[in-house]
This record gives sequence, structure tokens and C-alpha cells, in this order.
Amino acid sequence: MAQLSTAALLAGYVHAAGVRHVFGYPGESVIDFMEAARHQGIEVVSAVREGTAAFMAEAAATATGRPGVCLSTLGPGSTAVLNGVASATLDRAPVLAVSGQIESSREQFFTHQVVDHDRLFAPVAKLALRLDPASADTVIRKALRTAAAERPGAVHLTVTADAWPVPAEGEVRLPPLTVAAGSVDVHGSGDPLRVLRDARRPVILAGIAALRCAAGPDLVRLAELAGIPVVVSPMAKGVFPEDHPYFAGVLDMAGYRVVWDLLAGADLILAAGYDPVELISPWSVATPVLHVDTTPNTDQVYASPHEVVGHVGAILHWVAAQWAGELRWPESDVAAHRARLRAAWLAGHAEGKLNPSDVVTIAREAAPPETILTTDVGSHKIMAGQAWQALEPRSVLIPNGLSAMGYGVPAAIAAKLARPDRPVIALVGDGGFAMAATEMRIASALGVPVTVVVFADGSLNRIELRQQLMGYPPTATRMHGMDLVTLAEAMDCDGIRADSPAALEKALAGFGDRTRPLIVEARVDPTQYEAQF
Ligand SMILES: Cc1ncc(C[n+]2csc(CCOP(=O)(O)OP(=O)(O)O)c2C)c(N)n1
Ligand SMILES: [Mg+2]
Repeated sequence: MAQLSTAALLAGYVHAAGVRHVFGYPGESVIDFMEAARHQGIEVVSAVREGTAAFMAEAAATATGRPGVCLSTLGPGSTAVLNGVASATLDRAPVLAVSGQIESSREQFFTHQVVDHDRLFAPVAKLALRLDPASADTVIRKALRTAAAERPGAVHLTVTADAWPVPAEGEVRLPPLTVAAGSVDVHGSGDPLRVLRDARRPVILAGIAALRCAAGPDLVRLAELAGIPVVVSPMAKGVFPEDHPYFAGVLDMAGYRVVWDLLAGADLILAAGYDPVELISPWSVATPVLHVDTTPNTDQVYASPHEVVGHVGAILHWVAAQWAGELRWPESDVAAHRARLRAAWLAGHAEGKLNPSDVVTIAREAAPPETILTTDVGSHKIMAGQAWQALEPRSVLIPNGLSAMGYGVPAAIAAKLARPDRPVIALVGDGGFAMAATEMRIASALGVPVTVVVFADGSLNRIELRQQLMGYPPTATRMHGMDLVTLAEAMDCDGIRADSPAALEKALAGFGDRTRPLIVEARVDPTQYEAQF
């Protein structure tokens, strides 16, 4: 068999891993790989800049459960991609980030556009390796397996420009890319199941490892058998259907005090795949925790005398199979809790204005149930994160590990490319939108009909509120309104301005059937956010 070039081997591996889009920004040092990817039938999507290309790779990975791939050139390309690599790692998305590098003969002494990738990526990637032809096969397998293994994240590969065309040893032999959690380890003295059986008012806190383990059906079964309310973390939204009678809200989003009160009043928290990377406020409750996760309780954000470590779905399945006893919570108590949460979420709502909560409500009502939502970071995220009703895993993409602004728009484009069968909507702030707005020209160029609703409040609201609380004026947190309708049209997108609930309803009517990208400038009054701080 003819030997593949290093570029072709890498392209072959990522294609075998189910990757159909590589998101990147071109440079001389990666031309060979772009060509090899094209040859494999992989579309190379050029984002407007490398950092957003990495967000796209993260979103594609999160929406599908398969690895995402991003590409940058050396020097300014690799420094620009850094933010998105960090985001993939802290958002626990399996991403392969590939950067070119100057030819190996100059790598050790040349200075123009040369930065040390090992040192650059070490703190923000699970692993940073160099792809050499002689060991390419092993290194690619190691990179893919490491990115996908618990806890998943980004792996960075540096490839010198002269390495791409060189024949590489090996052939495509894809390793399993599933969650790595075989046997169950039980730590702590005594029977962890007894801890659950002894609890009168337990609450389940389900997180992203539960989502990765596809533990939804087991969560539902346990919740129903034992009558236990389920709180989810923002990035795990959809792992437990949010129209279920035992759904009890989203941690650390709007109305957070009501959710924390539920956890404080419980006599046991069953943490099912909860990853403290999502913890926004400090862990403030003294309730005992039973830790069930793919990873031992290495964070120690909460103490947990018992740890059950393994596949979260399999463990919950086993727990449910052992369950005997009364329902711990009647459905009516959980419903009363949800009503309190809803009231807290609506606090500060003013009639006759376009409130942030109105935007979430109207968007959810206009969206077909199977819609994929992406958000950005800021006050709008905590409103959407709590009340957007998620019905399926991987249908809500919220950046909540690094919490990097500028994610919502590129994530929506990538989600639509990865799941063309689904309507996709992005709910973003005007600050975060400004960071990534020009990515919408990619949406129109590729014919990707995403809908972006911008919470236009003229403010970096989340930070302005903090300033206000500290008694300071809004230094550097106010923005002059941008005309988003004109901007949309300049990028061959549709643009609509809405400053009332009725206008927004009209703007979003039937968006699931749209064939062109749409930007909606939703002129919200931010006063309601004050009640959420
Ligand atoms: C890249 C990046 N820079 C800064 C921040 C800090 N930050 C968090 S929320 C926020 C304000 C976001 O403003 P906007 O996008 O308008 O959303 P809003 O809060 O107004 O809903 C800022 C600056 C961040 N999370 N990410
Ligand atoms: Mg804003």
C-alpha cells in the first residue's frame, strides 16, 4: 500500500472520526493539510478569525458528541486560536487544534512569526504535541483518544510546514472515542446506596459528565422511581427533559437563590456527573454530597465521604435497579419549587417594555421543539440558561467553563453545519455579538440560515451591574447602539429591529423554516437584570 503523506494521514483520521468540517483560518504553513482535507471530502470552513474557528470546532463537538477540529497557521494564527482552545478545554469539548509551524530547520532559532507552541498551549490544552512523520500515526491516535477521554478537552498539534508532504508511518486505525469509564470504583466506608436510602429529601444535581454518558433515561428512571427532583448544570441542559414533573431548575442561572435554597434544604445531594468548572458562585451549602462521576472528586469543591466513580449512566441504572422505598418528594412539592423559581426568574419584569425575560419566552415559543440554542456570556445568558426549555441532550450550547464572550454566533453557525436538520437560534448580548458579528458573513456565504437575537441594551450589562453594586459609574461598560439592521444587510443577512414583545413575535414567526440568516436587534430594557444580580 502506498504510504500516505502526514497531511493525508491526519485528514484520514479526522474523517474516520466523523469530522466533516474543519474550522480554521488559512496560512502558508497549513495549505497542505487544507488540500488533504478537501481531498477527503472534509469542508474547510474559513472563519473570520482563529479564535472563533475554535469556538466553531467546540460547538460542532458539543452538538454531535464527535471530535471537533480547528486549524490555524503559525505565530499570529496560533496566538489567536488560544482563547478558543482554552474554551474547549474548560467547556470539556473534545477538540483537536492543529497549528502550522515554520519548517523544522528554522524552528529552533528563527524569530519572525515564531512562538513556542508547547509553552503557549500547555496551560490551556490537555496535551500539546508535535506531529512528526515518523510517529504521526501514534501521535494522532494519542491526540484523538486524549481529547475524547474523560474529562474531554482540547489537544493541540503543531506541524512544521515541511512535515506535511512527508510520507508518514501507519494507516488509519481509529481508537474508540467513547467515554472512558469501565469498572465502577466505590470509595469511602460503608454502602453508598444506604446513604441514598437513608435520605428523606435528596436532590440530584446532574452535570455534563451525565450528558456525555447519555445518562438521561437513567436519570428519569431514578427520579420517577424514588421521587427525587433533578437540578441540572447549564452545560448539561437537556440531559433531563425540562418539561418533566421532577425537573427542578438550572444551577447558578437567573433565580439562582431559589435553586441553592433547594440544595441547602435537601438532606443529600446526589451529584451525578456534576463538574465544578460550571460553578459560578462559591459552593455554599453544607448538605452532604454523594459523588457519582466519571472522575474522582479531585476538585474537592464539596467534601463527599462517598465516591462512586465510573460510567454515570451505568451507575444510575444500578442505583435505580436497587431502589426500594417510598417516593421522597411528591410531584406537587417540586411543582411548587418550580413556581417559586419562575417567579424569581420573572422578578423585575415591567409591563409595556421589552424585558429580557420576554425575549427568552418569545424565542422559545417561536422555536420548534427540536431547535438548537446557543448563547453568549453575560446577563442574557443567565436569563436564557434558566428558562429556555431544553428537551434533548446536546440541544443547548452554553459556554460555561471558560465563559468566553463571542461564542454564541460562531457556535450557532457550526451547530447548523453539524446538524442541518435542526433550526438553530443564538441568543447573544450586544457586547458578545460585536466580538463575532462578522462571522455572519460566513453564514450568508455558506447559506446557513441561523437566527441571531441580539439583546441590545447598549451595555456590558453583567459588568455594569457589578460596577453599580460597588457604587461606581459605568466606566467602559456602555456602548453606543450599533445599527444591526444595516450591519445585517451589509453581510447579506436579513435584519429586523424589535422594541416591543409584539414586534419580536412578528420578527421570529416561523424562523424554523427560514432559508436566510437573520439578525434581530431586540431593544431590551435591562432594568429587569438588576433583580437577578
Ligand atoms: C472574552 C471575554 N471578555 C470579557 C468577559 C467578562 N464579561 C462577562 S459578561 C460581560 C458583559 C457582556 O456584555 P454583553 O455581551 O452585552 O451581554 P449582557 O451582559 O449585556 O447581556 C463581560 C465583559 C468575558 N466573559 N469574556
Ligand atoms: Mg449588553
